[in-house]
Amino acid sequence: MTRKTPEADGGMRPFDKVLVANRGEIAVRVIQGIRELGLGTVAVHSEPDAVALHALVADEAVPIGPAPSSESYLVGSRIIEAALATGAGAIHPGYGFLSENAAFARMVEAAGLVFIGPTAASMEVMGDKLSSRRRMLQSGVPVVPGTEEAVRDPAVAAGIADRIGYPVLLKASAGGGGKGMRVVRSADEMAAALRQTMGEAGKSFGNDAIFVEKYIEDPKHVEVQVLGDGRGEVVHLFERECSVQRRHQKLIEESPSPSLAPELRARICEAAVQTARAVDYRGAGTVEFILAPGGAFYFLEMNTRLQVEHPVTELVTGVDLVHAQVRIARGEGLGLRQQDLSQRGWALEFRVCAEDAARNFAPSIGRIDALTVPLGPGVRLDTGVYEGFEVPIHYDPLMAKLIVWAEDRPRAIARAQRILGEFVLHGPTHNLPFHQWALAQPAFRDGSYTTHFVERTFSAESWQPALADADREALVAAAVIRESTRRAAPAAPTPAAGGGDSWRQAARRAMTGRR
Ligand code: MV4
Repeated sequence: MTRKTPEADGGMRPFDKVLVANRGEIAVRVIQGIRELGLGTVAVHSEPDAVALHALVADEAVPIGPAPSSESYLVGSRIIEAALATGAGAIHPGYGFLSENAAFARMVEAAGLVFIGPTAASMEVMGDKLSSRRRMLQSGVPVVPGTEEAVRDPAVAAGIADRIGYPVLLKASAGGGGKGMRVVRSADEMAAALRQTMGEAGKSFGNDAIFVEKYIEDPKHVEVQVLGDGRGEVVHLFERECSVQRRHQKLIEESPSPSLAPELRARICEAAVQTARAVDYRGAGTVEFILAPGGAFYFLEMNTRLQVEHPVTELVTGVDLVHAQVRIARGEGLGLRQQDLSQRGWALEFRVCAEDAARNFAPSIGRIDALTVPLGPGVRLDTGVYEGFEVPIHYDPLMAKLIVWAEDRPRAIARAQRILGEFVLHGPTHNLPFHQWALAQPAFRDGSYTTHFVERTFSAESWQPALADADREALVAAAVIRESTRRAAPAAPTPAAGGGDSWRQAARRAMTGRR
């Protein structure tokens, strides 16, 4: 098969079918968006994922290997072969897996396919913290006070720390997602901390370059969605607040951020546009900032992909980010003007994860026995699972995302509490009770929460009662659903039911807590 080089056709290769190189809720979401544009969809899947939702909903599904990601979703060559074999002209990488792998993006383009994402060059600049920091310093975007070069000598590091003031943070240039960082609070800790951070970074990332930054205590995490056409045109789609996190895993995101007054919002969004312009950014990207208690903000990193939390931006701006990604990849430009974009209402996203908050958020697996969400106005569910699906152990515990929109923040919170109360999810232990707990916290309700909110506020005792209540209601609802299913199809088995008795008995047992 011969294909034109990008140079020969101006970088635009038409495509009418897209392969989605991912799994779970994001693969389903991307397939939906691509289908709405009238394009064909190809899923790839590992062995256990042959019956996963993304493989079932795509027009075609191609097996790419056994369960471990390293033998399936991370094998670029097999994914490219699947695209060529099915006649897909483009690959959408989703998030995680190969989405920020510059070598993969290059391989895709070398195979004559379109990578729906940024250029490999901008992924490389942004993938390295020292290089992105330097680029931002050149273009006038605020970065945290610190070094521009890697530091290897503890005496040099201590000298810098004296200048900027303790505490400082040692960061691995190749790190990310909170890995390869260490807080240093005084000069006598420096030598050991630097040695350890370098050692870990060398082992984990194959790159032991470390730099020093002023440590910002009790910050908020605010990020800005941008879209670039790759020719210097960039718009922002406002911010998301992502400070409800635990060990660098976000749990709840919202847009707008409750922490930004209009003037600060304008400045942070403008800094994000400047960031994207500095690398002639193409596609959808997110610029992460930390917001210090006094209102100063600093560039942290740029994520060169569609993010998990993109739906809150879609709900407040009305822009479909997957459609926008495809438009840009087709060379059609942004199709949006900054002056036409605004934030309307408030959106909250809750990550629905198969994990047990009572057991230190340990991953949980099992069959989804019941899943019923009475959606209603302003409620969106992006899901990768369905009733009867067995959640595999091999992948991320994120099963679905519940996204809620309302006219303002108090109403969005009220709507979220309503839907979380009605949500029925039985099978793996999940974190919906955690979300109910979070929504009841004063620091969440008044929007004052910071990145330390969960670690400082959460303890098993404080939410265990909520779990019992939610579980009881869910058991009742699940029993009702099982009964109605049985009526509709009398021959159907009754999964995980307590031996085929009536739903009233099951409900009574649930209400009394007796087995
Ligand atoms: C920081 C910081 C404080 N000061 N940098 C964590 C992940 C990585 N993206 C950067 N991170 C941080 N960098 C300075 N100079 C605090 C964090 C941080 C954090 C940032 C965003 C969201 C959650 C966080 C949780 C702990 C620490």
